[in-house]
Amino acid sequence: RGRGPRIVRPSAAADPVQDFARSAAAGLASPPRRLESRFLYDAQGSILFDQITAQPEYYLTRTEASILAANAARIRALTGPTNIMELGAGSAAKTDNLLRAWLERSKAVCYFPVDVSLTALLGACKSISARFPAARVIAVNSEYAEAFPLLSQLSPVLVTFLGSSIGNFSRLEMTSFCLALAASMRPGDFLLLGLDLVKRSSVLEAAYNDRAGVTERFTRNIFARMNRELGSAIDLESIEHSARYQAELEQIEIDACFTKRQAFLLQPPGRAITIAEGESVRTEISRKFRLEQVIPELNRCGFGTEQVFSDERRWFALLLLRR
Ligand code: AVI
Repeated sequence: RGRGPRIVRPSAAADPVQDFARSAAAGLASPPRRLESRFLYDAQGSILFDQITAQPEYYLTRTEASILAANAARIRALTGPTNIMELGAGSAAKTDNLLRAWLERSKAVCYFPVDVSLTALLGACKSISARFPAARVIAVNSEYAEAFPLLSQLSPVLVTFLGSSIGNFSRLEMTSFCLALAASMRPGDFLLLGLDLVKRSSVLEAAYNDRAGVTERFTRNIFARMNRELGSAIDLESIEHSARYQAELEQIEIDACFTKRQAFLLQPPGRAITIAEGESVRTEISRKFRLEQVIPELNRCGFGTEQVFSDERRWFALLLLRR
């Protein structure tokens, strides 16, 4: 009815370009070189990630969606009517099943997608409002943690963190994330957490080395973003994508390997960086989980296990946790 999307940006939110510049300068200064994976998701990266989720080898999104489709009504029965906050909503493609289940039992629902990409959020607002006119969408354009202070006003709330995005954190980062989230939620609020489970390495490696080469483009895009936003002029053709499963650590490790020496300047802060031929930059890890290990960790962070949902192959799990 002519009402535009409602977008809020928490006042504490950092300036994205400054934030990227500072982090890239620190991460690239010396080996082992790394970039924080959260910077993969600019407008272009969010589009590429959406394309990854449609690749035949990338079973995660499809498997999670099937678990959600089969259990959304059950989840709604367990949580009761709540607001929904989705961390890392992207284009909110995975949210349909939940919103449908909520709206089958209530006249309206308030949905708060959180994402760093404004373009992805605008898309999410548009598609959700078109398909679910009874959903009130208030988009939050920020990093996850910057949205946490809103949570106390949203209780009763279901926070969703899907797609095994928590696997992109190191173990330490995951613990601090869970502790901070738990501290921001009220007792009795819920967390719906998607986790990719340990499985055969061939299946895992295929998922991060799709034949169409979309994941390679996704890895290269973080350097394309540096060229766009920080003026780095890196030769993107010199970057090869490598994704290997490290079985001892039970994680996929993604590196950008440089086939030619690169010397460039990051603006601001004007830091000169040289990457030698043959050197690589770690852009992501994607941890894989064992329920018997991760559930006690989550419990120690203040989340009780309400119910565990999985698929027939036990490839993926959706955990409904109660604060
Ligand atoms: C967003 N996240 C859960 C993805 C993953 O599977 O770790 C990111 C990704 N990187 C390459 N492919 C997918």
